[in-house]
Amino acid sequence: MDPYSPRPEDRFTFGLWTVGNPGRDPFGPRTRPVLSPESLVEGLARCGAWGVNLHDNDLVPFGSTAAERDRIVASFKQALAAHGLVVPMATTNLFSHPAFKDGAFTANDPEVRAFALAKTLDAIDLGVELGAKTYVFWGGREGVEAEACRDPREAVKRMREAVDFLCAYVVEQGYDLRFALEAKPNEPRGDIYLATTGHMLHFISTLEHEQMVGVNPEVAHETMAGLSFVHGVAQAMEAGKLFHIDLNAQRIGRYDQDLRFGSEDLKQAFCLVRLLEGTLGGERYSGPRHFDAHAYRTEDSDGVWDFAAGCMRTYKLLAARAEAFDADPEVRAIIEDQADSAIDPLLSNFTPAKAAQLRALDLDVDALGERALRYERLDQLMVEHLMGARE
Ligand code: GCO
Ligand code: MN
Ligand code: MN
Repeated sequence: MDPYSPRPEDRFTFGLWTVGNPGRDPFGPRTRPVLSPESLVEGLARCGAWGVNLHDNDLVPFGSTAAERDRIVASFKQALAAHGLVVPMATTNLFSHPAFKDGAFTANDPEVRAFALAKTLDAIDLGVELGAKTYVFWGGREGVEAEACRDPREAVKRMREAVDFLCAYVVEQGYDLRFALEAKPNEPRGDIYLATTGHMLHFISTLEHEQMVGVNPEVAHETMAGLSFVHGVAQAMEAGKLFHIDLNAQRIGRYDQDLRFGSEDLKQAFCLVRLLEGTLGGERYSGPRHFDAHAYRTEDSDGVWDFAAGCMRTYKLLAARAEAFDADPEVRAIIEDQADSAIDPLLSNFTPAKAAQLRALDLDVDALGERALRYERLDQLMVEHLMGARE
């Protein structure tokens, strides 16, 4: 069997909006047909995905009646069962309808905020009905061009009130559901509030139900901000807050490209997979590996499945390379922990005595400055593993 073909235990997922993206962009219309949710489920199952995620309106068009909704959901559930796919995550479209042009939870108009909350309550019910365990919040339009339109502190406060309200709803309903907040610095708004995963992590610590809220970082979004995605994800993992992840590829300084996973900056992608898979030690990420990306506009429907297969295959190729890299004795020798039983206990849990002992240490700082670290060799070893020049 091909070791790089996707398996259910890999927990690979795609959004209906990702493989369903028909190639529209701000400069031109679609280049491939719009496929039904049922045929997307069938295609995903065929390429080996484990699950499919959705916005409320990816499945149930905006403005559907209750009867239409129930019919659509029943037919979708049938497709899921027929093809053995699950829905691990759901979310709300709070950005397409013109009513959300000034944001949803942070909009100045209370009627817009009321509509956003009510729409999300319904979308949470839909997600739970489909089996979702994670509910994502991406504040696509929660931002500004005209900065003077509101006090930005008020925006953060409104966001907190909305998330607190919705957490309390989930608790009251007894749903088994956690929230994952997704940051993005800009696009479609000029500046979006809570712009990075780091902003989100602090915001979460101010929430009433902080334990049920984590983050959903996206490669493209942190990269657009010129930041290290790996560091953002690591901080979330260290805090026990990596509830979900949006995998794709992006080049710094561009619009949100949402490219096939691993198609840009392979080294960062390698370090990310290494971190998620825990090959360098530490806990492995156990949640879904979700691809929030879409095929190039040049593709027809077959090209979309090439794209989806590519995301999953590249992830598994990188996981295998990461394992080999971290098992490489030359790599290990360079990064091995240098434990020092005399010094290590002094470095944490302050006491006046420890402070005095630290000050009294007879350290040869010039020798420290001259010590070779061999990171050139280490980085080259990573390149060699990535290029298949070393097993
Ligand atoms: C984007 C976002 C979205 C969200 C999605 C789920 O930049 O468009 O990444 O794709 O992830 O709306 O919340
Ligand atoms: Mn995303
Ligand atoms: Mn994105």
